Amino acid sequence: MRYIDIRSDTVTLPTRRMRQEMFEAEVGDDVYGDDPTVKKLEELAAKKIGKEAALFVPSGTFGNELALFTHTRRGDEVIVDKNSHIMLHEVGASAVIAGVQLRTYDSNNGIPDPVEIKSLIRSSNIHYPPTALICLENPSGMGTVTDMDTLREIHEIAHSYKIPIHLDGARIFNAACSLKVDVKEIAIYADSVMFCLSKGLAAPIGSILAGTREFIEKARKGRKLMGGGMRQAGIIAAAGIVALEDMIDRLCEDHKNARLLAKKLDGFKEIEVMKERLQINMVFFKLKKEINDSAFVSHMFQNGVKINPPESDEYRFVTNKDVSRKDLDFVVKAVGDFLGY
Ligand code: TLP
Repeated sequence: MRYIDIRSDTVTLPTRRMRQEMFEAEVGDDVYGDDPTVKKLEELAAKKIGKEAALFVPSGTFGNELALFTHTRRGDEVIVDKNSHIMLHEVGASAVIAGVQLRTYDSNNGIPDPVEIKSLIRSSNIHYPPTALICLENPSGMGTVTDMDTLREIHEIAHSYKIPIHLDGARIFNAACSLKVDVKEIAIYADSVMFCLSKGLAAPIGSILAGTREFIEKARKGRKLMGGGMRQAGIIAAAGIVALEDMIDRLCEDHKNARLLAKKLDGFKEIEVMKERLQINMVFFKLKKEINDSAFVSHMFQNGVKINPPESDEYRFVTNKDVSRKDLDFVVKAVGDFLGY
């Protein structure tokens, strides 16, 4: 049975061209620097994002935690959004790997307030840990995109304090589509950027960490320490190259589909769609009436639709390249059936 999978865009399957390129990839031992396909991916990724150098890493979590590990020293403090992936969904790795303390800000639905970030930067009081890094997430995991003015303002503040910025840009190409800018224009406001090849871009594995040549050389050693020195990794890098060549331009289609899905779901009086958070390929909604969440998830599954249970009472449906417009009608019908229409 074919399932319509809207749990995430991480579920996207590799394209035929990805599989072909993986099959034919020229490979070598990348720890020796011998894999031409990994090198090609890293060069292409650096060029696309507008940074001096890039490093291929196994996952987004790995790339974020490696960034923290590379930018900071044990005992430093890192400023992050209280709802960010680094804070909520990385198993507390920042305490284990970088050994840092996180200090959180309260964003407006994922949009940070520069004034609040500034207020969290530590002075040189003997009691305080030094602020070593500011982390941003764009798009945010709440489905919003931070505008260019806010990014610029935070960048100015950070640099006046000589504090670097790491951007969790897992879906940075979605942000670029939403803001109608080249991705480099967003990346310019961060010292390091992590982005994922394996979300909407559909590569089977892998993310990129990008920054200055010096930062990436340091990160390469950190990647080895973390067990991420991969050998004939060209096999997977080949799919990453296709992700960057073929899959970026179509992301806007996922955004349109998300808005369409949101409109249809909002037609049910029992559903409240978070319309102010409809800027990428995610639809968040709440049920206004009491329902049995696990009954809803299993009803959808039995009707051929995979969804995640709610987080903080909110459901998240994610459009992606393997979900067509017709599939969306099917999803809406399954929801309607559950609600008794
Ligand atoms: N997000 C996943 C889950 O882990 C929640 C998803 O389904 O959205 N940064 C952001 C903003 C992310 O959304 C994710 C993954 C990551 C980092 C981590 O990427 P991976 O899963 O490759 O470690």
